[in-house]
Order: sequence, then structure tokens, then C-alpha cells
Amino acid sequence: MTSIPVVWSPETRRHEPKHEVWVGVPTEGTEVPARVDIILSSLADHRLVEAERHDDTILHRVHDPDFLTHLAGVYDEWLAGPYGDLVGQDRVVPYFFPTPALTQGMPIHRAAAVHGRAGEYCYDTMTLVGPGTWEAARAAVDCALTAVDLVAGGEQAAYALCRPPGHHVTRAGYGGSCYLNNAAVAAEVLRSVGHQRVAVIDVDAHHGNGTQAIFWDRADVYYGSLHVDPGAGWFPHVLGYADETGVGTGAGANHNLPLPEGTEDDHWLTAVAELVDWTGSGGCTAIVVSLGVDAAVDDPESPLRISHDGYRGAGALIGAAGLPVVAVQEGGYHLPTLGTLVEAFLGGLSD
Ligand code: SP5
Ligand code: ZN
Repeated sequence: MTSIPVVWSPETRRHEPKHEVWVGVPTEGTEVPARVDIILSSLADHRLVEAERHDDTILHRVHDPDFLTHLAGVYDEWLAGPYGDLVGQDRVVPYFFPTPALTQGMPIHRAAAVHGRAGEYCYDTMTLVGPGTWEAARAAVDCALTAVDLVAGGEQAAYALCRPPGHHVTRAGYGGSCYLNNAAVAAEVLRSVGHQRVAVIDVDAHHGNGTQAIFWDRADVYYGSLHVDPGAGWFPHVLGYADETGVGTGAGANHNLPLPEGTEDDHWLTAVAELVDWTGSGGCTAIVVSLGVDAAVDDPESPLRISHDGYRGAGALIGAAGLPVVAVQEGGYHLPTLGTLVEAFLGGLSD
């Protein structure tokens, strides 16, 4: 078994979400810095590579420049406001969302108050911005970019220990514990190093609505996802259905496989195999894996019931395609098994 290089950055520990405000209640954060060290310790047999700083060229191709400016600066603006002293809130938490329900297509002014602007690029209340959030998210992008460098340099596969995760981030909107779309960045840079068509295969328990949105009208990046059925009540609620297949030149380049609650290895692996076949017959020459391990049986955030052998099997199916693979960490919240699940997937991939 060859070992897969593991790209990481100490900066990714700097994001401490503290809370997720869910249905109005501040609950304990699930996407915690300890995830980094737990995964690292399970991958001790692999070669560790520290992420190299990359410029913003690819990031600006994936995300809206105004969105990036907002995310990079909003914590300092919040800190300069009275929120800490007034209500004891030291994280950026939106309470007001200028959605079409409010604007009805009318032109709107930029909110003067930071708390009026916090929801401008954010679509939920679970994704708090604190000190170090931007730095960690930006370092996660560097992890993804460095992993692509390794693959472009001849490695068959590389793993990016991205944290915070990214697949819920659209071109100009963050949410779902994600701030910058690491997988989309990886796909975009694989395109720029000569792959005419790139596949993103998303095995996170949740639908990667952000990645789907970014490549919705494009045929040069295929997006395929298996996830717990949003129709059964799960995040991201309004996206992730099987009838979402892309538009324009991207028509047919999006493939969702929503799965019932309680889905186990057999059915899940059949779905993984279907996505691998789909991207292969579409002519993709490189694969980005959005590697969420929250589909695992013990994970508190999803009702899927995938085992370590399931994740190993998914790695094997994707590896058998024989294409260069960049695996990017997404979700996975059961701390006792998080690391060994990633290890199992990478083991299957390299066999
Ligand atoms: C990347 C990723 O896996 N994001 C997950 C986003 C879905 N989160 C939904 C959270 C629903 C409420 N969970 C309660 C958590 C209590 N702390
Ligand atoms: Zn997830």
C-alpha cells in the first residue's frame, strides 16, 4: 500500500465557532478545532506536507470578490461595534436576512450597521465568524491548492485536511459550517492545469449545495453527490433532490442521489459506484472527492449508517477509476471515529 500525502496547516485550528445557533438556540459547536488533530493522529503513517501559501487567483475565480472582502473583514467590524459589551456576543451572528421575501426585487441600500449586514452573504445562523475564522478558512484553501500541486506534480492522489469545510458555500454565500469552497477551488485549479473535465464526487452526509451552485451551468466540472434525502427533512432542506441536473451548457452535468435515513453500506456503495461510472462516462480525467465522514453510523449529524468498511470501499471504488484524485475534508463530527474513518477511506483509495 502506497501512502497518500496529507496536506494540512496549523492555521486551520484558529477557527473556533463556539456555538451554532440552531432554531434560535445556541448549541455546542460541532465543527471544532480538535478535528484537525484527531485526523492528523490517525494519519501518522502518511507523509505530512504543510500547506503552501497561494495567491487569490483561483479563489477569485470561484467566489465573488465582494463576498471575499466581506468575509475577510466582518469580524474586525463586529469587534469594533458594541455587540460584545451590549449583549455578550463576540461572534458574528446574523439575525436579519435581506432575502427576496423582504426585497421583492426592489433595489436595496447597503445596511449601515454591521448587524444589519451580517446576513448579506450568510444564509443560516449556525455558521459563526470569530477571531481566526477567515485565517483558518483561507488556510484550508491553501491545503486544497497544495494537494492539487502534488497531484499535478505526479502524485496519484493527495488528501487535503481542510477545516473549516466548504461544500455548502456558493459563489457569494456561506453557511452549513462552511466559509470558502475548498472542493470547488480544487476543481477549478485542476481545470487550469489541463484537465478539460473534472469530477467532484461528494460523499459527505449532506448535499453540497454550494459546489452544485458554483458549477450549475458548467459542463467542465461534473458534480455528483450522495447524501441523506433533504425531502426527509435534512439540511440543506431545499436543494439536493434528484431532479436537479444543471442548466444551459451544464445540463446533465449534475447528479444527486438522495438516500433514505438509515441507509447502510450496500446501498451507499452502489450509489458511490454509480457516481464513479457517471463521471467516467462523462469523460472526466480527474476527481475531487468531497470527503465528509459524517455519513458514519455513529455521527451525531446524520442518520446514515456507514461503517469503516463502507468508507474503505468508497475509497477503493474511486481509486479503481484510475484517475488522479484530490480528496478534500468536509464534515464528520463523531470525534472518537472521525480519524479512523478518514484513514479507512484513504486506505481503500491507495490499495
Ligand atoms: C459540512 C457539513 O457537514 N455541514 C453540516 C451542516 C448541517 N448542519 C445541520 C445542523 C442541524 C442541527 N444540528 C444540531 C447541532 C447541535 N450542536
Ligand atoms: Zn455534512
